[in-house]
Amino acid sequence: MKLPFLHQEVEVSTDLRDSNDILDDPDALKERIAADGYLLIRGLHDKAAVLTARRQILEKLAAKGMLAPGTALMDGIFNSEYPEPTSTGSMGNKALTQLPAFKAVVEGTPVMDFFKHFLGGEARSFDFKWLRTAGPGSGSPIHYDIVFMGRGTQALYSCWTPFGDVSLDMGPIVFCLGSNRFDKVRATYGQSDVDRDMIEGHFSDDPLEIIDKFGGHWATTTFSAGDVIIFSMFLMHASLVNTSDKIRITADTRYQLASEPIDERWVGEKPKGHYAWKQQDAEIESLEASRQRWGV
Ligand SMILES: O=C(O)CCC(=O)C(=O)O
Ligand SMILES: [Fe+2]
Repeated sequence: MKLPFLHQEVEVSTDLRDSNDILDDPDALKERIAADGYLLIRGLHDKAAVLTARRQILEKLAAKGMLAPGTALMDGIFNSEYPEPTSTGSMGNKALTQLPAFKAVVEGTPVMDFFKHFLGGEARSFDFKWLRTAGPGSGSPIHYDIVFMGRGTQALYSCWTPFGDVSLDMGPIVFCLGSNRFDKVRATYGQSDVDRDMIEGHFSDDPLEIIDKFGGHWATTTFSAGDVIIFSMFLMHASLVNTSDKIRITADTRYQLASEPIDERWVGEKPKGHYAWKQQDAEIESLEASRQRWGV
């Protein structure tokens, strides 16, 4: 169906398949993620644990005045009078990512055990956690994650966790299926590093340009509290526009084998993060110039 995606309506299928039937078979999971680029797991987390974290996050947002007065806390209705733009969410905001109930989900037994079993060894997550409180009108640009976090192992996985149900009008994550096999894009854009190369970070402003030029198709699904979607560093994704009146609360967190090298920007008590990219006075190469340089 046609869904709002960046600045246009785009044909997006809503049939991402889940991998619940192969959960206890690491080889099948590896084959699946190599082929599809993602693993959708319904109900990985205990719904009550996710909703406890949701409540604690919403209490913080309410205290900041982000919730519409007179509405139920757990509905997470955005206060349209709130002065700050919500498009960037509150990524990495310590007050939120240190909440015990939040950590209990993103570093909890279900997800850590999943990765241990999937990777075949002790797993760890980046200490930095991206938590997004995406208000009406927001949506994320089209990118591979590798350009933001590729200084350690490439056997690194992102996990997108909704803290509450996410319907299609709340701007769920959207994947370009097939983009894990865009060889020339992987060999160019996919080898870059935003802090070294000072590129925009995203790959395109136009979801249709990508499928016209490289193939693939866009796909999403609806999510319930407890679901997660895990994906590779080389699967192109974005999020749809949140056209609802609600705040979409989701986290994206990263997992790898504890024994493998890790991207130092995202580790420690106070991860240094993007120390150059988009910092004050940073000169960013235009998307057009980067695309020309890459020949894609
Ligand atoms: O949630 C979003 O808007 C974007 C998510 C994303 O880019 C990610 O999970 O890596
Ligand atoms: Fe991403």
